[in-house]
Amino acid sequence: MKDIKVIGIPFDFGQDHIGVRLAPHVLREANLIPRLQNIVKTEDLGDIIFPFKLVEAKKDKYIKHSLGAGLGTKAISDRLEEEDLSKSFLLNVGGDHGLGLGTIHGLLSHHPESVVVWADAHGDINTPETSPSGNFHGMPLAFLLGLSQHPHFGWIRRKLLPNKLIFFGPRDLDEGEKDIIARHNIQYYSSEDINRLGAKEVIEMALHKADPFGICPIHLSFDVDVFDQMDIDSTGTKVPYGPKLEELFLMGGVLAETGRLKSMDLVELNPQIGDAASVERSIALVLEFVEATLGQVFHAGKEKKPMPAMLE
Ligand code: 5AB
Ligand code: MN
Ligand code: MN
Ligand code: MN
Repeated sequence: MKDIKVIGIPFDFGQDHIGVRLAPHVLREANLIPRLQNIVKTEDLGDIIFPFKLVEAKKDKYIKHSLGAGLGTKAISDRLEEEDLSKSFLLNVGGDHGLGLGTIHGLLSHHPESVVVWADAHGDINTPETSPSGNFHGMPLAFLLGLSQHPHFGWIRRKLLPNKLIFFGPRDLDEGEKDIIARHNIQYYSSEDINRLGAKEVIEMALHKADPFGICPIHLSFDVDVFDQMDIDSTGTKVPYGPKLEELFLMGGVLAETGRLKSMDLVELNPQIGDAASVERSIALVLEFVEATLGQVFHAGKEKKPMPAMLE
């Protein structure tokens, strides 16, 4: 890989807060692009444009904003499909996690055999029937795995295989999600597992199971609520007892050092949640994570970057 391409995806049809659509803007304001540019040549592809969502009162087969979510994820997938990614790392800056259906569906056209690491406090694998909320950001994986059908998602034509999916850090799963994960034998490492076995050991073992020959490209779908709620405030669905900061940074580093990490979603940061100081802290942490991980993608083995100050 020669460079980084950044695309802003202010997709917010997956839940009811509108602040997530501001995240690409505030991250750019906080110097996302120049910081990546310090690592390697970085091109900002701008934002995918979505219409504003209308607040709907009624649920449509248990998916709120299903028309926006269906059309929006298709637009994302189409956009990524046409992008030349042969020499680039792709950073998708969201937006809520519903966008993961679009990014991963689009990326599967480039790398059909991809392994997906879903770093999240949640499972995001509810079907419209099992979802307790009707929020699409809790469902993208059910659509990606082909477990859900819905008229607004009739465009889906690729599937992620359950054995290519790895959950890292979940600790708040709904009953229906637990069933689906067990039934499809999906790899699942809670923060407790990570703490007990070690982040490096867990991710190496998981990658080995998903891809024994170590040849498949890796996509990291990083929901910032995977951080413990003490570490991040500016996100809509915070959960306690998350992995430690160093465990999450280590996970990013181990993925980077495989040389196969090709793309990443960064989702669920909401700069409208929390006071000014905690918004600033949340943004700083997210930027540190992206910078540390991409630094290792491009400089693995060449120079060791010191640990970010906040981890010392
Ligand atoms: B996120 C919940 N499982 O389905 C649901 O933040 C939460 O993208 C989903 O991980 C959280 O509504 C979605 C209760
Ligand atoms: Mn999520
Ligand atoms: Mn989450
Ligand atoms: Mn969330």
